Amino acid sequence: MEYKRVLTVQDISCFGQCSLTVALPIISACKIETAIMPSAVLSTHTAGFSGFTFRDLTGDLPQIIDHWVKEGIKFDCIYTGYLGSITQIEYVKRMKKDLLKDGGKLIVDPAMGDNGKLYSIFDEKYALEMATLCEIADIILPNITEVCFMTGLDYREVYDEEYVKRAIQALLDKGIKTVVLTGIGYTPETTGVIVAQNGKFDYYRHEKIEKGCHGTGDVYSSAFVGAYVRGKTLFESAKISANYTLQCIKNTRGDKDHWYGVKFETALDTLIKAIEE
Ligand code: PXL
Repeated sequence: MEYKRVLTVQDISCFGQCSLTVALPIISACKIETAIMPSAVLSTHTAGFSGFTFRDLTGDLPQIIDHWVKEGIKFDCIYTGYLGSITQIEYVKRMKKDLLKDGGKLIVDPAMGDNGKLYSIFDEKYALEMATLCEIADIILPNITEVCFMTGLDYREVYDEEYVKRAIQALLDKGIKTVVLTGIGYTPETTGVIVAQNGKFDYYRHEKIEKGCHGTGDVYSSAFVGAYVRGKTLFESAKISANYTLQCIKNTRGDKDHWYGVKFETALDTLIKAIEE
């Protein structure tokens, strides 16, 4: 097994099972060296808690980059999630230039909205700036809400294949190379993921669990990065991470006190097994 090194850039929500507290353990469990660049520190995530603290770390980012450049530290993959500001998006562009090995991959989860709405701290200007980061990424992992905000496509709750093709085409027209579009379902009982690359679309459809759970986007993207960096194909990685996320939701759904995230630790063995098969 080749030992790889990933950098993940996103916030630390100290409590709540999302962003870095999910990405670091999941990618490490995949037997990959995982470095972190925290974009902000919050006491909890922002979806469902009130009165959370927020310490912006934007000013630290260029200093960390400069130090790593001096040390000659480079990565096989940089994976970004929830970022705090447009300035941070600009710093990620610098990370791609200065910290990614030749042939390394930039994987971007735009992590800025869901169900037709942007998360509370973001606006349309941020979404358009995020689109410029997606344009220079090797792989992006958006949901349909994020595609709409990045391309101007009208958001629909119910849609058909023609609408989804238009959504993906709008991204490809921006020069985006590879899209892993999550949360796409054509019937009430199913959802799935579409992998679009080189003019070809592949769809992995699976069971949908009615109530959406918080943090599953981050669980999905982290598992995808783990599988992909370990050498799985794009489609295998998309499928493995979908199955893992589904298992995490199943392991959580009976516990009404656990509304803020999923018990991703309880299914890590299934993820590693699928990667090593
Ligand atoms: O899971 C995405 C996410 C990450 N970080 C913070 C969030 C959210 C979603 O709401 O609030 C701080």
